[in-house]
Amino acid sequence: MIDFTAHYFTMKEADAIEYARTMLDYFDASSELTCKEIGDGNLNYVFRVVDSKTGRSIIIKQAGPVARISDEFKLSTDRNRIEYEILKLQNDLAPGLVPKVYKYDPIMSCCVMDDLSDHIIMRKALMEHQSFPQFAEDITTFMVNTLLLTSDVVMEHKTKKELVKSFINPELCEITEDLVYTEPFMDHPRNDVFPPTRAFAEAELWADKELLLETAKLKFEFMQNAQSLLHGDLHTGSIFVKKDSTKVIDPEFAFYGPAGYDVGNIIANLIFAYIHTDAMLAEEVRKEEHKNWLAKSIEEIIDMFKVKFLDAWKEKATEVASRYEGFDQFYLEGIIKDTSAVTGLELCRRTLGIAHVKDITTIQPEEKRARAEKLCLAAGKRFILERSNISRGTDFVRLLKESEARF
Ligand code: SR1
Ligand code: MG
Repeated sequence: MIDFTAHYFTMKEADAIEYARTMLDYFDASSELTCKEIGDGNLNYVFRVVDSKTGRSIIIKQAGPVARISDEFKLSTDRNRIEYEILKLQNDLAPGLVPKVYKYDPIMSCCVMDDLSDHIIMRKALMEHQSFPQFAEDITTFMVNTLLLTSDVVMEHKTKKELVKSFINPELCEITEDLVYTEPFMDHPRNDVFPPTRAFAEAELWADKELLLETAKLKFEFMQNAQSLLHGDLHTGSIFVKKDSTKVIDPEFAFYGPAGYDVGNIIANLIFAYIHTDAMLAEEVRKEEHKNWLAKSIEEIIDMFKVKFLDAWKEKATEVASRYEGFDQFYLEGIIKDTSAVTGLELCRRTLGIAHVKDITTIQPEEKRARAEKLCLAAGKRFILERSNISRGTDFVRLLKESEARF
């Protein structure tokens, strides 16, 4: 029998079954357990344990000591505690929009949560050209509740600072500082540049001093602005969906940073889906329908976010200065500018950096992928440089469509 209370080791499927039997009070003694490791992210191991007699199932998620994508990234397994604690907090702030968590084990660095196998990872679903009419509503509720309600606008300031302390996340922040804000904007050895895209990246990004200066400003904004408790990695691979349900998962990059980081990640990843559909869906009518739905979702997410944010501010703000006329609008404008900038950063870094997205890498043939990547970079650059002029949902869609028309 394995002793899970002595010291950490990385589990295999058989260990996860034994863990479920001996460490969880979830399955009956008569259960017939099977397990599959289903993690397809860059960092962790995700074990799905199922009782084949009853169909009951659970997820055990374990943090490994190095990233799966590359063992260059040595990471504290404390990220599993962060994930467990923030999922509990997010479930209080945005009930029903995250999986329920049941246990955190600091020795094995694993946590136990609901199995969402009746949902599908949103990136995959979008690449199959599915649409989710409920998504804009759900994700804007999630973002407004988690971002505004954890800020100094609403929280008592000393309590907020306790949260800043508890969610200090230096190693995962360093990944973002390097992979999002730095490496894609230079010819860095860790980048993974598709050869037909290289000349475009060199001329349009790496040689553009104005752009580099803006990325420096944004990097310092990311490092220094403890505005809201972010999810920190809110892309479509961190979201489970079905037609009437949205569940945000994987918040291990959580920390106090600029609120627009989360919103921008959502927008950029819907743009990847839009570009994927444009390149890969052969049937014209379906292609236009899906692209229109994605464009409408981008527009609605920005506009709904703004309306819900101001409504929640009216209802929940406690900070006395936040009630001065015009401050809510000023504050929100800052978040939308950051949203535009992060949309641009994410478009560039997923194209040139080490961590790609399948929406783009699966585009074939090569010429189509090269076109898609140039579109990502050209739009990305404009979202960064023109962020001061981008405010409404239609501004985001207009910039996307103008960039599309260029290639
Ligand atoms: C080393 S981790 C690479 C990327 O995967 C995560 O999901 C984050 O997006 C990170 O940047
Ligand atoms: Mg993740």
